[in-house]
Amino acid sequence: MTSEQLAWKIRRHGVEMTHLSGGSHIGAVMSVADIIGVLYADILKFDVNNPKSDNRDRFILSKGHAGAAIYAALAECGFFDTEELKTHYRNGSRLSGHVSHHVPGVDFSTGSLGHGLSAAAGMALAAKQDGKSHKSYVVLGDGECNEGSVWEAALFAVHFGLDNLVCIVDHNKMQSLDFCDKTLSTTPLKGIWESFGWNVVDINGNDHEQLRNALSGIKANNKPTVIIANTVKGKGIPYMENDILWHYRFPHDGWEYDQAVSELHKTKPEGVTDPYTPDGIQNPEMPDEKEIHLDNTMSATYKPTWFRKEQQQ
Ligand SMILES: Cc1ncc(C[n+]2csc(CCOP(=O)(O)OP(=O)(O)O)c2C)c(N)n1
Ligand SMILES: [Mg+2]
Repeated sequence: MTSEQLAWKIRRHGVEMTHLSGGSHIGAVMSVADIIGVLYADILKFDVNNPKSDNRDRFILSKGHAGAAIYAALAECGFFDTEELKTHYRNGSRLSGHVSHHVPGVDFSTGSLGHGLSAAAGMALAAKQDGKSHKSYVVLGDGECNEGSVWEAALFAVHFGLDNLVCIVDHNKMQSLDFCDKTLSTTPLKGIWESFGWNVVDINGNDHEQLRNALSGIKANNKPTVIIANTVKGKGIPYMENDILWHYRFPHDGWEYDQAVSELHKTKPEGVTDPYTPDGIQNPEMPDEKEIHLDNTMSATYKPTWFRKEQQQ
């Protein structure tokens, strides 16, 4: 499967999984789908028949609230059946809302933000000490970079010269309730990582070619590398893009689900079959005119007060 096909599948599963479960974080899943698509299609070394193989690359999705994205990728790669994705977020399912290491192919449980870089750095140090050649990859959210523990791990990785550690920051400029710069600014993110002594690569994180080039060109210069992947939260479903509503809201029955699926069908790559709605949705519902807000994102309900005020000015 190509990275484009895998990323599309991640998005389509993500819509279905959050829709079926009433689970959150669809915007975060859409944002990171291209990063995970390229990693699993083109970069990571793994063996689906031996998920714990010693020479596999390690991978941690530290922004564990986007668990649907990694579960979808693992299922599509063959770690478990894609049917199981429908149990996401349900009582008794091992596909918990946030990432669980009980799932084959998962190296570390996440969900409490701020821990993935420390764990990935530890794995990278262990590999070096054991003379192993595999790498350790971790994806952080940009809001997650507000956690102090991220910067302790950043110092640690430089101190130990962990050039087998690759951190990718999903830099969508938003966190759960607002823009990052309005919450606790880490701008300029690139400059901060540089000042900590990391190799820094700044790219469009929704562009597969740029992701592939950055991820396959990691320098072995005794320093860890961070890829600042500039992304769009909600990417791929225009009415969700850059709209904070879709951090927590899931696509409900009616126009929200119909339009999400219809929008994805406009960009479906050759050779991909939609496992849920193979022909798309016939006569998709449209939102009521009065639900279309000033910003044209069609968000039916919640908008933070500051946002409404700015729009009215
Ligand atoms: C330690 C901790 N604090 C708060 C939360 C609640 N929370 C879940 S997602 C989120 C925002 C994360 O934003 P970001 O890292 O930018 O990820 P994005 O969804 O934008 O990809 C927060 C604060 C959490 N999961 N863990
Ligand atoms: Mg973010």
